[in-house]
Amino acid sequence: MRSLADSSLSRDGKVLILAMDHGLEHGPVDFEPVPETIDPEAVFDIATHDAVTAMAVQKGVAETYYPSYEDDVSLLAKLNGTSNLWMGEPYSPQNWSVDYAAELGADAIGYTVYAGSNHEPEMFQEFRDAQERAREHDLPVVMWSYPRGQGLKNDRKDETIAYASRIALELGADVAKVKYPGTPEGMEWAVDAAGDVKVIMSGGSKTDDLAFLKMVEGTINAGGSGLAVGRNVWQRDNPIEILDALEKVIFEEQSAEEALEG
Ligand code: FBP
Repeated sequence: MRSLADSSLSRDGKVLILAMDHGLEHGPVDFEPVPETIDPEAVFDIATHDAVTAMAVQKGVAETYYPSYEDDVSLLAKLNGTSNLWMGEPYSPQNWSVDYAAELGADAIGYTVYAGSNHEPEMFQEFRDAQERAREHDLPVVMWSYPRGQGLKNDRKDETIAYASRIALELGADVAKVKYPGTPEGMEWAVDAAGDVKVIMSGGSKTDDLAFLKMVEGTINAGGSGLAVGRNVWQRDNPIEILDALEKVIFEEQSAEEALEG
């Protein structure tokens, strides 16, 4: 098994994933704040920034656009995904196979698991098949670990986020992508609970520069390994500026304030 350190998904033990699966997960409305981002090439161009260790996309986008970027961008194949039009208990069907992702040049795979959903048993089983196949291809596995479903009233509680990162360890992911629990202590618990699995923060809806960078700083200070982010980068008018600042916070361990000073 190839270690995560040998893969392009991490650099100096840190991870910065640029996510752009929102056209499926939320719909084109997410591209409205910066209308040119409806063109996947506009976001692939942003992903060529040095700070970005991989770009997460769904199959159709990878098939059509990745061939032009394979020399400059590492591909994280987001294997499952669901639309916002689905109103049942949270469930994320698998849309492409690990074999096909590897054929398209994937450097890692990504998989959402909604523990707590009534569909948890199917999702665990589908994750198992993908994880075991990824091991055969030496592809690191990033779990979007999002406890969610009718039994969960608050999916940001410290104990829920620690449970989310632990589930990633228990089920065999290499990286756990979790929502920021709100406090650095909550993130520390999530990092401890994950053992050797790297914990990264999920970006969330767009917020102001300092508030966003402070959450990322809180994640790094808690022992987290970075970030997977979409809207907080490409919904900004100047995505390069925020990536420059993220590079300082994640890879150079500067404070949010220092990173913003330039
Ligand atoms: P953001 O940084 O924009 O939140 O993107 C990260 C991500 O995990 C995407 O990969 C995904 O499309 C989205 O968040 C899903 O978020 P949610 O399920 O909370 O709507």
